[in-house]
Amino acid sequence: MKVYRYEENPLITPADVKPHREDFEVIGAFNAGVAKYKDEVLMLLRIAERPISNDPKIVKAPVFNPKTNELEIVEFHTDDKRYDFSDPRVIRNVSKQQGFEYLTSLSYIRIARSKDGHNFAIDENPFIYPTNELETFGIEDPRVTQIGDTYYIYFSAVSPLGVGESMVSTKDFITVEHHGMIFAPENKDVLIFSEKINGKYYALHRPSLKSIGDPEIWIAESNNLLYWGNHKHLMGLREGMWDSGRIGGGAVPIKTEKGWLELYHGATPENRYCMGAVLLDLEDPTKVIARSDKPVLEPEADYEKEGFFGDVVFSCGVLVEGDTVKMYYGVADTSMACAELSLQEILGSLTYY
Ligand code: MAN
Repeated sequence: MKVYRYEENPLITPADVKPHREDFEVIGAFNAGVAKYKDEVLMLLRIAERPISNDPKIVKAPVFNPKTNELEIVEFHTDDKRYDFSDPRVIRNVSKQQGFEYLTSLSYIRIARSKDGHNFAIDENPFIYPTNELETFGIEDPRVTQIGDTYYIYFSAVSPLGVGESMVSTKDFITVEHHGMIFAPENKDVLIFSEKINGKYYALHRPSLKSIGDPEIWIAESNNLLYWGNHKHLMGLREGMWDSGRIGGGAVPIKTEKGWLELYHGATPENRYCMGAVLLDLEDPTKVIARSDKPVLEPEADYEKEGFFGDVVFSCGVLVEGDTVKMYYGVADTSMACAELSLQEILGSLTYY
């Protein structure tokens, strides 16, 4: 697979972003959803910020209080045996078998704008910030589906109640309308198709199962983008392969003459995240036609291998121009990069069933 990584990579790093509060630091500007608006490329960045701690033994967890609209900070001491701090992203309660108690940073969405897709200017203020009790730990990993002149933006809403997927819409990237939670916890990695297929909207989604089953990709349908049903299991993990640990949708599905091409992420049990592709039937996207045996993009560059959480390439959005797929992707849960791939080469690389 020929992959052309931009010379400017990483395009945006945390150092380029001014924190939204003086006592906070930006630790991530990554996993951006992508949209074309007027003559600009917009990246809807996931900005992760944390309270500055001058003592390495103190870990601070930021929590949004929807009653006061303020952030509150919960402090932990790293010697506290009730908690496990080994994953830098989360604070775990050792008495619980799975899941986390707090996140070490709070994410929200900020826009970066560009005329050429290479050089971006970052907005001064947050675009979408937590507003309610389902978002008290932040909002993450946005994706954008344009239908007509409306842009639907959906993202993980994280709180002690779980991680679900919420949606807003905008026509101008200034004002947003809130549509509430469209997939209840625990669910992530929703991708809404850009047009109706045989009279229905479709969405991929990724339940994270706790009793039985694995983190795999499902598909659902809807008449109105808000109420989703007729859920079907679409595709699973593959033992011994690059997508053996967890999978989830990545970019908004691309309509090609061969089918809907979904660029999805897959990770190994050791958390090495790659991007690969799956081809779905044009008339019935619940049917898988072909899939990547090898990733189309994997962590190779230093900025992909090293960072807050290394060995991660994670795309939430691409732009397609002719045969060129411009894949914008988060690297190492830290920064944003872009790589160009050939659409025909991706289609040709798949194993057809
Ligand atoms: C995982 C990671 C984190 C994220 C949480 C909550 O631990 O993807 O980056 O903050 O889930 O969604």
